Amino acid sequence: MNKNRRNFLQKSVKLTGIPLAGPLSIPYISGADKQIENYTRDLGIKLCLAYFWGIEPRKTALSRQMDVLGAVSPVNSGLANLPGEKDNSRTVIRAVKNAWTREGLTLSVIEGPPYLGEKTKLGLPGRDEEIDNFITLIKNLSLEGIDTICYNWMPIISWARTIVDKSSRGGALVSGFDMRAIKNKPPINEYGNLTPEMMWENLRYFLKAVCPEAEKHGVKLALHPDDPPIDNIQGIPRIMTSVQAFKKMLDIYPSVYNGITFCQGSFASMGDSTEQVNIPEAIQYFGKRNVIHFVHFRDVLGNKHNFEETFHDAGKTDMFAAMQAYRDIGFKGPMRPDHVPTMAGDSNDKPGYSTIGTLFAIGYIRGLMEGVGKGKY
Ligand code: CS2
Ligand code: MN
Repeated sequence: MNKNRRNFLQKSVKLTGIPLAGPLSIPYISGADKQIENYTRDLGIKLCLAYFWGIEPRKTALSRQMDVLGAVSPVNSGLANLPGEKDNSRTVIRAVKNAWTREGLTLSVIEGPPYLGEKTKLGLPGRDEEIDNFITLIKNLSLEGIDTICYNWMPIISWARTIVDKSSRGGALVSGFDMRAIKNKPPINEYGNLTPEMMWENLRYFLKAVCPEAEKHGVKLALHPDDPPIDNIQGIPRIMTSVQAFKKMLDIYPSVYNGITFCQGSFASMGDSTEQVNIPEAIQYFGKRNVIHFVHFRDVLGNKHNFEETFHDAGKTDMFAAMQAYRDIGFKGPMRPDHVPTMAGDSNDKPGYSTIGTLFAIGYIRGLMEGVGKGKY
């Protein structure tokens, strides 16, 4: 059992600037072009892993061995090993992209983009400069052939958990969130009295500024739901907390380039004791609008006020039906397992990102894809 049990809000994973490694160390042969009968491998979906801590040689080697060749990564001068360069410069972006290429991977999604901070999300002075830098990021990503940005609209407190070592199946460790654990936490009021209406106005201002550029440069913006999808944490409003909220967001600027990261675990935890989000139906709805640009394929038990993460085969969602829905909408974009349990032998120093847990998840996802793709039904 992880000793440093923590009962406080777990801030989002800090992105570190570990420089990327050198040339490809392990040769690999991709099976991606392998045709089984007339089934398209992985339903044509780009299976990816997230690399928030720079290149991890064992993880990239395992990726090549699993034939999971998509990389989801932040982009910044630290990762590029170009201190002093601007994170949105073409030089930095190209260096990060090439470093993944040397590992035999393809940089597929920028998750956690630079220049989208509190000033933009809270409408503070200086937001126009952040937005200008974000637009430069869009232009330079496009020039380097990277076409998807996963971002969120959670200011100050990003994805949050109240426990990161809850015992799950067989003693595996998972994260969880229980509203009761934070009910006495003091409000954060250094930003004044923030309201949902202000958050919506700031999102509107941002989308009106950046969507035309995203369209012009062919870069898909994929907004991730709030996690947990509750309306307020310590006085900080959260607005991307329901299917209805995403419909409202899409209508601010109707465009294929104004889209969604369909994080299944976040959508599945949007329910409460009276109503649940029907995941296959939500996939069908947003898929038919052609706005699902990135999928986080994971699951939970419980709901937004009290949930825990689960193994991919042990949550509340019919994952086979969800995968059928991705097939039915013709989704061919990037997909990653998102959070996984920490399994025996792994440390819990990166909650949700255990190596062994990731192997289990990929095996399950690939099997699900093959079953959906070849199933006789
Ligand atoms: C995660 C992300 O909360 C979630 O569903 O997909 O928040 C992701 O784990 C973090 O952005 C990593 O820093
Ligand atoms: Mn997610």
